[in-house]
Amino acid sequence: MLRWLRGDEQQKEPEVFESVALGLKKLYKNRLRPLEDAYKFHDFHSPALDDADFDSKPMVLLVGQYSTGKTTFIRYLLEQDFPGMRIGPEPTTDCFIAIMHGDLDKATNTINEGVIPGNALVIDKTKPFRALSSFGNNFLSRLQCSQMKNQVLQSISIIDTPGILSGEKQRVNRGYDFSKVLTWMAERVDRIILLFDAHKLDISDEFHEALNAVKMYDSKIRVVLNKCDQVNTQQLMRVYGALMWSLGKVITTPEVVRVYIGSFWDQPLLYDENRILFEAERNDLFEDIQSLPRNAALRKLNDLIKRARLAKVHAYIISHLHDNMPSMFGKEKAKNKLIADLDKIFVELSNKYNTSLGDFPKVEEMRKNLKLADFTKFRGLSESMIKKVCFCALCDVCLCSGAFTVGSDNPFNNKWGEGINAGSDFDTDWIVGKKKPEYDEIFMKLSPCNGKVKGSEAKKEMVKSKLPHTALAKVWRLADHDRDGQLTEEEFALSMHLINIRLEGFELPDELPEHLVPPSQR
Ligand SMILES: [Ca+2]
Repeated sequence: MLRWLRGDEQQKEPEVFESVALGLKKLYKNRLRPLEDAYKFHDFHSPALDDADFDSKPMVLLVGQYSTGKTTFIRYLLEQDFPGMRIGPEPTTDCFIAIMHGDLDKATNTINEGVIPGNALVIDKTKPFRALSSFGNNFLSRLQCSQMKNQVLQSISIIDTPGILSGEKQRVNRGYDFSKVLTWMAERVDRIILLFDAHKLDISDEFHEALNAVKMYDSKIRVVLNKCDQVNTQQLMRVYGALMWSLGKVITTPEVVRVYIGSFWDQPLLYDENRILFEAERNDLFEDIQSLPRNAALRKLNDLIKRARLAKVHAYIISHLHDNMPSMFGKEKAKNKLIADLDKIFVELSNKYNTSLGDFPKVEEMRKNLKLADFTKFRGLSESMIKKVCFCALCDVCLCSGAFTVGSDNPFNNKWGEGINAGSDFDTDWIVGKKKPEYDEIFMKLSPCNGKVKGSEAKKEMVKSKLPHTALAKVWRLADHDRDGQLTEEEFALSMHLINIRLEGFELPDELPEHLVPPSQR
């Protein structure tokens, strides 16, 4: 997959993701967390977020029966082996393996590589797996993290799962709740890839269970029908049909799951009649995986906005309860009355603050939690805290931190700060000035008269770029800014700058942008 990452475009994806993570982390700590703490949000809804919740890279979960080529598929994505990797028919991978880019060891300035066992992994604050400790020791002995240096892993992390038995009635006692772990993973990853073997398509009981564990997250699911070169076209069509039929019984969404067919390993194809199709499918799949960092960044922003809305509503509820408690006697009675009236209170607050009832938590769950709560610890409403987490405020922060791609002035927009736009920040000097001494030398050789060179002289130099004449005509029109048919020292430097932009493959505009106008003509 490295080949697909090498374009300049793709290089930016991890950066976008990192800057969003950084922006959101700040936003959470400075704005949302204080509101959550003040109204005991964590006792009622979900625990406070860790840095790892923001920093963790988008994750891809691989699920498949034994011998569907899961590990080989990962090897194919990474274009190299990973620590702790084992390939074989049955039973090889009996572990959950998180394959991640190694952390930078600051002392030695090297990337950490190797295997971290489950027990150590779940106490590592920088990794998003701490909650897994609740699945018990049997599970933790079947969990590991393989760290390595790899370009693909700079953008995504991959989770390999234990091979699932392929027999009809076969079951294995794993010593932990396999389905529950899968569901936990499915909720947190950004993509779930189900692998099937075109040569041996059967869906075992255990695989059915696995499908049931992840089907709730159907929008994340993609299917790979692997080893398609092992069958001919006619057989492949039958297998494809059978697969769609089987999947349709389990995943009952109106949208058809995307199935990628191919042979994801680097061996010669057995039947090569579908080679071109396999290649097109592979490209589609890699593009899908590549889009994950950008989508994951958006998802994290969405999740945070959702959380902020709930935190705001939660503050309204708690402060309302606080305001309606008696200051002296009859506290217990008042508390019970308030809890009983909670549904009415929700409607009242929804009208008062013009907030959708859909943003409110489930009444019954809230009642349960409130029964355990100490109402005397509640506090009144802080308008200033609320203001800080309103949707607009959040968006502003995201935009200011440069974290979110909106509008043409965003640094992560295509070509921002490159080509003709280089040097367009309002506080930078004339960008042409950087190389002007070099251009001045050429200018002097063109025997300028009264500080200007004639068109015919300048042309001799400009054609050396080998650019087509139409392009050079445009350069001339833009560079001769005062339209006197000659180029000053500054105008000549500008023409050289424009030629370089064109040579780097960027387009030239019809009008000279403000930031490129020669300083003496402003
Ligand atoms: Ca001129």
